[in-house]
Amino acid sequence: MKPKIVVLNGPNLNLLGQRQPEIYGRDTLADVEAKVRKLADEFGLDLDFRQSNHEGQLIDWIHEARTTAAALIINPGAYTHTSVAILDALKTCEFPILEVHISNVHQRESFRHHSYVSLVATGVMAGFGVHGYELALRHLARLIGAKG
Ligand code: CA2
Repeated sequence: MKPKIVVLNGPNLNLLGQRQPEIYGRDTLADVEAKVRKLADEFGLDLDFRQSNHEGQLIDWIHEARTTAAALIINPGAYTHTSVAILDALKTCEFPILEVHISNVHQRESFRHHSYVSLVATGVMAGFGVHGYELALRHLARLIGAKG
């Protein structure tokens, strides 16, 4: 069986490519999924790519990933800065977790400078645009020993 990488996207990321292109670029979330899926195929990895606007749904998916995933990529959207519940769910995971932000959150409003998720993330990508997802996958593939 191929190792599975779970990619979770938080609130409003379903609007990617439709609003604020100066911050988030012009790719839609479907475009991002297609790029990440192509790369996952090259590494022989299975990919489960999801988005929800609901905190509880993201938490349920993190719980599911505990038993199915080899690693997790998460862009929690604004929950990054507010959700102790997502942090607690991630703390129960034993695999590598990469936190991805499309924008450079450190260049933006001060409330975006703090991340609860970073407390448990193996690594953080911010400001690489949607390419950050592919960079995160490349790093995870190396970490879990997938053949590229
Ligand atoms: O830079 C990121 O990836 C963020 O996680 C995106 C979140 C934001 O709250 C974080 O501080 C940083 C917001 C996602 C909103 O996505 C949209 C995309 C296009 C149009 C409107 C919203």
